[in-house]
Amino acid sequence: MTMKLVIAVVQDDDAGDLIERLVHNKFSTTKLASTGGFLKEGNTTLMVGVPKERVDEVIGIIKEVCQSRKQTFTAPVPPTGSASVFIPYPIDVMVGGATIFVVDIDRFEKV
Ligand code: 2BA
Repeated sequence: MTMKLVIAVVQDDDAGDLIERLVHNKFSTTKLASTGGFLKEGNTTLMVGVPKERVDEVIGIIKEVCQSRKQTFTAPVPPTGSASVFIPYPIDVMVGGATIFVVDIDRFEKV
């Protein structure tokens, strides 16, 4: 049986519902706590090993559950003069639904 690994980076707020849906639909899932490189905030990475024929089903569930959200992070304004201080200012970015990678599995074994 050809297996694929679906790796999905999702927002923490969606992770619980998503895992519930995946498990309910008989997908084995591993949850990893991860951190986004840009926002440097926590997110969740799920690893789901599935037969190739079920990849679209997994992606469909992820699409149904994971929402795009506006997230505000605070970036410091660099000082322009020697007496300046760093002034934090808020920036909005759209995060998610989900970032999904589908990769080939050379060998899948449970021992
Ligand atoms: P973060 O790296 O914290 O990125 C959060 C959001 O910030 C991104 O949402 C995007 O809207 C914005 N962003 C990221 N890098 C940017 C940049 N260089 N300039 C301007 N805005 C930027 P998403 O694209 O939905 O990504 C959500 C999370 O998914 C990311 O969190 C990261 O953990 C992961 N991710 C996204 N693309 C990835 C990739 N190509 N490889 C690995 N992980 C990825």
